[in-house]
Amino acid sequence: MSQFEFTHRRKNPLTGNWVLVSPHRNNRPWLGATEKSAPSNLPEHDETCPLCPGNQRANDTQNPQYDNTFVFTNDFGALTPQVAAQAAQLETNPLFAIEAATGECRVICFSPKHNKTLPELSVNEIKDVVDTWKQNYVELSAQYACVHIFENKGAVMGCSQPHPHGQVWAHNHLSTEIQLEQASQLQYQQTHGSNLLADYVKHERVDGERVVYQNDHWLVVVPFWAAWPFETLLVSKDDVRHFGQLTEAQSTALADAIKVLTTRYDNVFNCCFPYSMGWHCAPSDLDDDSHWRMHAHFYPPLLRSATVKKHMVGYEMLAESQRDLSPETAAKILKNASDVHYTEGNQHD
Ligand code: H2U
Ligand code: ZN
Repeated sequence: MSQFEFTHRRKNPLTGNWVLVSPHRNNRPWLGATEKSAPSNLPEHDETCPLCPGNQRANDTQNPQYDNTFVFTNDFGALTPQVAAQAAQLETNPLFAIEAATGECRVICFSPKHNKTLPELSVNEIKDVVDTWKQNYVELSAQYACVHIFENKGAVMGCSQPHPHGQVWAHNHLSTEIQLEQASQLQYQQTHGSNLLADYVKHERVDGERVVYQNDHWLVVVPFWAAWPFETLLVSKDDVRHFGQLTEAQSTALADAIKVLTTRYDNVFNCCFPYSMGWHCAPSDLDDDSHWRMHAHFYPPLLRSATVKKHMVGYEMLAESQRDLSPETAAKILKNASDVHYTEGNQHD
């Protein structure tokens, strides 16, 4: 029995947000909504998919016959580089705070194969994805302070196409999450004289209860403060602050960690496990970014099965996040899931 089997709150040191943990609620009956499982019989090439090689996208653009990854400017980008003429005369009243936002949005196809997902790619193919992330980060961070690289996987997470892909949004303002993490990591370093995530990694490696996987350069944990049932933090064990600093060895080890983590996710419920994941890197306009450590958050919505998701509603919307399954139990489930993908004929153990 874990020492945490009582109702309590935990604080996320990166954002300052609290989460209420109520392990005893995990056995309550569920008659609520169930989600549809993702279709499993997709073709390798889909004539109607705007991300497949050679196909037509919006705006009459044709994709090349690409072989590994393929990057294009989002045809419906939320941010564009042009400054609007109206931006010159914006309201200054604090109750009506407003500022112009400019930037660039790109789509990254992870593979030419329409029916593959990250765990179904080889470590070498995932390494191509990591290299593409790095290349886009380096290019965009020379122009923009804040570069967000992320993946929405599964229709339940708002992913619009099954074709394996992620996105990049780059802009000069700091997003709310990056602003929070920037302030927390800086304050921690000023108070304790050390790096917040470096200290956290050190503690988790000693404790081990929440560690899901580790290799030479990366640690995967269900963070102590996880809000989503199977949330994980993928964090560098080294003093790496952003993608631009990744060495070949760190990139290859990252591909390995992603392969293992996403395979285990799929094996928990023998399904294509949906999630939103994304990278948090130091803003590129800092003189000193020594308080930062590069990491990714994985936020999967599933709770009890492939079709029962955690709803962040009611108390979560009006008060703070709440979870039933303890982070320690979730870590144990992920640690024990098989490293062989369930589609390769292996049932999870
Ligand atoms: P999501 O599945 O995470 O929504 O990402 C797919 C993106 O692909 C989405 O942002 C873009 C959408 O705007 N897209 C194009 O740029 N061109 C297209 O022809 C289809 C989709
Ligand atoms: Zn496709």
